[in-house]
Amino acid sequence: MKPGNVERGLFELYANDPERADAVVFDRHPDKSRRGFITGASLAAIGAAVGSAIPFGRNMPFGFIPLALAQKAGLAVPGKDGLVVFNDRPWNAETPAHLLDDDVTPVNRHFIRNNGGVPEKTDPQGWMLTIDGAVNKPLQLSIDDLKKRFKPVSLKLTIECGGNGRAGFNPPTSGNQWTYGAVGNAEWTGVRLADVLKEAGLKPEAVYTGHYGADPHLSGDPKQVSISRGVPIAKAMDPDTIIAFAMNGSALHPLNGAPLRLVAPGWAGSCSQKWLTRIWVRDKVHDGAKMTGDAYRVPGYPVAPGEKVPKSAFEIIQSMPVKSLITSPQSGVTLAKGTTSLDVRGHAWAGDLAVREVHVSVDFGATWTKAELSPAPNGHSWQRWRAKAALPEHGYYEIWARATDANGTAQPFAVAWNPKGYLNNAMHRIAVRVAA
Ligand SMILES: Nc1nc2c(c(=O)[nH]1)N[C@H]1C(S)=C(S)[C@@H](COP(=O)(O)O)O[C@H]1N2
Ligand SMILES: [Mo]
Repeated sequence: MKPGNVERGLFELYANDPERADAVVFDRHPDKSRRGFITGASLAAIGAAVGSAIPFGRNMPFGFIPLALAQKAGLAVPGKDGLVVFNDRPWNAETPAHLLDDDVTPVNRHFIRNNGGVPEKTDPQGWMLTIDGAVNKPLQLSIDDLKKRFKPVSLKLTIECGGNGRAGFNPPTSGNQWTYGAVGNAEWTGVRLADVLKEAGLKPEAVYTGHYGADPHLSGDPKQVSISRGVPIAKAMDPDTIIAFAMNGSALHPLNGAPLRLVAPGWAGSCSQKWLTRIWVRDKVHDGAKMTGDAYRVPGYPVAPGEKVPKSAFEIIQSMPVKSLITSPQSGVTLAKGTTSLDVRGHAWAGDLAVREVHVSVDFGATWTKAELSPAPNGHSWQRWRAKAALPEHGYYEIWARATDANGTAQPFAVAWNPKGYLNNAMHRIAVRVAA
């Protein structure tokens, strides 16, 4: 086989049968985990695929795609294009900034963040959503019921993972090392969660939601829950919080929660439950999987890098902070000799708030130019910004973008460290060179 074929072949094996692929590559058997080391034949195969030997191959977690292999195979995720894959068990993949240039993120460019497996069945037929708990009238709704009984809405909504930007923390924090691309702004069609909750009738003690999805826990234990987060009733009643059955006018992508998901835009993405089967209305703050401890929480006060923080000091992440991306040009471009002006553009968003302004600098923050900022098409959508950058002579430049939210809070140059690596909204920087 030619190296390219080896790469695809191994990749497909990982995608279709990760356990066997793992056994092949690392000479390891599922029931004899950690036994193996790379043998001659598999060493050649994996070496051809990733371009070198893997000295610590025997330590790779069972069932993981070797990162280099996953990243080289651009087709890594079915139905996704150009995403950078972190792993496939669970699937986690982000979008390079320059591929997020569209106002409405195409389905094949929307990032994926999974905490568990993917449900076997993701078609709408027979899918049921339960609304229960602190309500007067518990509901059981099919997707047809949702479509018939409630007013449909289509909204462009920003979903950003709470851990987006984690790769920027030092000392490093554990978890997916997202750089910039765990964010997307698709057009979601569904019904307002508020309308459904009004139909069920909230009891006076209702204070929080608890969300459940059909994705199996990675352990395979049906009693364990991959993730079950919730939001305060006020966020649940926000007219932009929707139960979505379509993404950019088509059925949801299986990895983005088909056939039904919540979109609680502007908050940590974990609040937007995929493969949604149940909303349990709670009479206290929800305490489901990854709601408690330090999951999706940050210290309530600034801490030093690396500092140990007592569990009691962690507070639940709610609205995400103001942030922006430079989506064009792509970082690393070399511009033609004599270029003195460059069109720069991107998006900015600010959780529950609108963005007030965006500024751009080409001189490491010494001077700033105000960008032209478009209004959001609806609440909780990112906003387009454009600027012209003056590049007086040849050489190396960094372009920095800095958004300011409606309250006047701007993106920081560097963000305060926190133990789980959340909420890094430091300014986005790209590099460009003007040829001599
Ligand atoms: N059922 C379920 N819903 C989920 C998750 C999950 O693992 N299971 N991950 C959450 C997290 S952490 C994020 S950031 C978003 C990501 O949505 P996306 O994969 O459609 O981009 O989904 C959220 N909803
Ligand atoms: Mo997330």
